[in-house]
Order: sequence, then C-alpha cells, then structure tokens
Amino acid sequence: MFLFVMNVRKKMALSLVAVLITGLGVAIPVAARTVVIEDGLIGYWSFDKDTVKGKTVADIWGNQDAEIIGDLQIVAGKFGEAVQLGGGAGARVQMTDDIKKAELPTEEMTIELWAWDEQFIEWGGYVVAVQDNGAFEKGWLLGTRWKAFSFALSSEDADDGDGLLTYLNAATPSEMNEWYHVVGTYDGREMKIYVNGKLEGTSGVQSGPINYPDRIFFSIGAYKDDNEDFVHKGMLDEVRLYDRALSEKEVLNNMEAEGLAVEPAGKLSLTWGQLKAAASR
Ligand SMILES: [Ca+2]
Ligand SMILES: [Ca+2]
Ligand SMILES: [Ca+2]
Repeated sequence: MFLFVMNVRKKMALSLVAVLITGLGVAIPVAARTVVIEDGLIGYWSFDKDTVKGKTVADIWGNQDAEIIGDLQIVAGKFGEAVQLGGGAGARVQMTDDIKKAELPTEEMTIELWAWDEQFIEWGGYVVAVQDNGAFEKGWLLGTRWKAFSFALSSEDADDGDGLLTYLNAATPSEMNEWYHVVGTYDGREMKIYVNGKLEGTSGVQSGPINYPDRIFFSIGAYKDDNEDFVHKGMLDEVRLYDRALSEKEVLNNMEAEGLAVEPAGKLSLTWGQLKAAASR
C-alpha cells in the first residue's frame, strides 16, 4: 500500500513537470538545447518581440540597448522575431552615435548574425561601426558587397596614416530570400568570414588593435557613416558581438544555438532548478 502511494506521487510529480513544460510553450528540455557561447559576449540583440519596447531594442546580454530610427518592423524571424528593414534611407537600429559611450571590441572581435537579403547593393551594412570616406578608412562592419557577404576591418598596424580597411568577401555568392548565418572574426592577426558555419575567406592584411574613428553611427541595418546611408532591405536576426575571435567550432555551436542558457529576466523560462523544485512539491 505504501509503495503504491509512492508510485502515484512520483507519477504526479512527473506529470506536473510535463504540464509546466507544455503549458509555458517550452518544447525542448532546457539542458538539451545548444546555447549561445557566453565567453567574450558583449552584446546580443535578439529582436524577439518581448525585448522590443516602443522604440527600444534591448541588448539582452550587455548594456547597449538600441534605438529604432525610421521605418522598420519586428517580424517573425529565424529564431523568434527579427528586424525587417525596407531599404529606404534613414532607417536603422542604433546603439549609439557617441563612440565614447559605445562598448566596442578593441583587440579582437566576433560579429555574428542571421541575414535575409531582399536586394543586393554595392555597400550593404548589417552591423556597422565604420567610417569609409575616401582614403579615411576606420572601424569595422559586417555586410555585403553586391552578392558577397563581407567583413571589413581597419587595424592600427595596417594604418597608412588615415586608416585602411580590408573588405574580406565570402567566396560563395549569396541568394536572395534565404536565411544565412554570417560571422566575421578577428584575432589581432587574421580576419575570417564564415557563412553557414563554413570558412569562406581569410586575410592577414590587418594586425594589432582595431583602429576606430572619432565618430561612428554604431548601428544594425544600415551602412551608415558621415557620407553614406544605405539601408538593408530584408531581415536581420540574433545579432551578437564578442570581444574575442570565436573558433570555427564555436561558430558552428552558435549557428545551432537557440538562445542563452538562462533567458534574461522578464522572459518566461524555466531552469532545471525551478523544474526540480516544482516536481518535489
Ligand atoms: Ca530573434
Ligand atoms: Ca563613407
Ligand atoms: Ca587610408
């Protein structure tokens, strides 16, 4: 009799866990998910709808909440929601236009995102912290040169007096209306660009600390500097910035990742601790 009661209790506890999981819409157990690498992460803009309030897009990891400027929408994306831009001038999601307030990588970096293109332009910008005005070439960006994904960076060792950018293009051209995982890394000696987890280009032209200009428009969704403003046409999702170069293995991990290990406060989520606590009640 006592055993029977225990079994019933155990069953009740298990079904309680199942109800909690399905009831909150969490389809996969927390521990089975591939999660975003946190080592070196300094910014993460997911564009999920519960992280966008009015004109503010939360940085769900770091301190750089961004401001929606101009006409753009939050739409269904690769993971949760994404930002959709229409290509007209004047729109972007801006972290800051004050480089003194920007939290930017200095020695090494990784910029990572999911991109969906609805047109190809010569100077496409996904995430931009650059000035490229004639021979004055400083900062970095991840974007496109026509149909090629492109990671551009300017370093102090390669400085020709007023900065020098290397635009490292992916070898394989991209297609419109498809999601691509695009990553640029720089370890202080080499730039790399990865597309869908595959290394698509390497350059050793740049070395040393990143060479920043005095003024930037640190933004998502536009190739914006002092004399250009080319807005992306398409979607961008799950934008992440690191202050170190992720390895190829880490890039592959993040391509599979469905978010952070523990979702940020305000997002409905359960940790194993909470599940266990619920089950033992
Ligand atoms: Ca998202
Ligand atoms: Ca320019
Ligand atoms: Ca120059």
